[in-house]
Amino acid sequence: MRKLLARQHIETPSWAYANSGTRFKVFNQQGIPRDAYEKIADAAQVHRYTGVAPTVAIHIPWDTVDDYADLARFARDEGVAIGAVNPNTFQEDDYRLGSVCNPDPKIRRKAIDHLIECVHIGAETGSKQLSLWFADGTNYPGQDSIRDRQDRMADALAQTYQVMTDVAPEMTMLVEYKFFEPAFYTMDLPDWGTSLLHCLHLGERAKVLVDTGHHAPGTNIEMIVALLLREGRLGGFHFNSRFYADDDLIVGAADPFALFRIMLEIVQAGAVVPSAEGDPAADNSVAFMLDQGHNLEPKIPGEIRSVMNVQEATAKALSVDLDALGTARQAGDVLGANGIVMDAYNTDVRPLLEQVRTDMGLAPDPLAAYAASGYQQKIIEERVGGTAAGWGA
Ligand code: LRH
Ligand code: MN
Ligand code: MN
Repeated sequence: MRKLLARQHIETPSWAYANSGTRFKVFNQQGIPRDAYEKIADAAQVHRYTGVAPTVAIHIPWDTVDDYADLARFARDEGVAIGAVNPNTFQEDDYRLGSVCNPDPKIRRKAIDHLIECVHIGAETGSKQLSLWFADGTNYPGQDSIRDRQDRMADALAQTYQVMTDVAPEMTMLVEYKFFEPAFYTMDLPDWGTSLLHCLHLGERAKVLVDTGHHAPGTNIEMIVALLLREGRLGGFHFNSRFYADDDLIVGAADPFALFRIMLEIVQAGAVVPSAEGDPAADNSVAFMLDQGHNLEPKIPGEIRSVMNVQEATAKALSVDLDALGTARQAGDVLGANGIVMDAYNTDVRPLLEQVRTDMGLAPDPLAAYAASGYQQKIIEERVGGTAAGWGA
């Protein structure tokens, strides 16, 4: 179990290090990165103290640079690598009626070209994932044809998938869904079924991305996870917590039990780490990514806490006695089976994770080690006068 925990890989998002807020106010913190390089430097801190966050997702154009190969080199020097490349087709006036599903073919072309540009960025940076999320949808019945919009989505994904196959064959396309927001009547990719249908048409390297904040309240997310794993189509997660909508709070903060139940499905599928590491097409290769904003709390400690929360849920899930569980299930012992799962959930795995870190040559308490490092004071002093780049800025 300790070996698996040491090898688990949890990606942090560049935008978690940038200023963020709500639609009412973006709060500015001190020491915030001014460009993609500084965001990667901050992500490298999270990896330095947790040992399990070796990649950082980028969002384009938030993380636009002149030379992506140089950005990848910088990341390597910092001890991390570029993770998923996320195109952004939701922050321009042109996209008011949608991007790839827009009724205007010129705007669709522009959006698809941006997706293709991001495939090239992926190839230049050595990224393994193109991570797609679309804000496309409609607000009013009759506004546009639901079916035509699906056709446009299918066409955009197919064009992009073709380029990915040609120029970045080691990349996987992740197709994220969200049930509402920013559109309120229809979203063009509202749920895992719609994403999966598109992926099945595209090919093996198109998989579904489950953002834990993108479901109606009460949705059984582990059921979705189990079904996608069974099909070999769970591409990855965007982990975060929600109380009401797409709150993007620290993963495991609102409902650590739900996170544990999700990780139990991962453990039962043997997908904590890819079985064929290095083979992106391996069916159980699941990308564990965070997708969060830290509006009130400091960013780097917020990400460290998030990584630790995923580790704790994973360690608890790995503590389930699967043999005993199988026997209880077979015997129809409902209370016994539930008891085995609850015993694992109620185990304090923090000492075990401290041991894992010590074995990895790390400090047992990453938050304390980061606080003692002086990095936070250093960035507060050095990064003055810059405009914060990124999410909500
Ligand atoms: C949309 C979303 C998507 C974006 C990110 C910033 O709500 O989850 O993944 O890329 O937030
Ligand atoms: Mn997301
Ligand atoms: Mn979201």
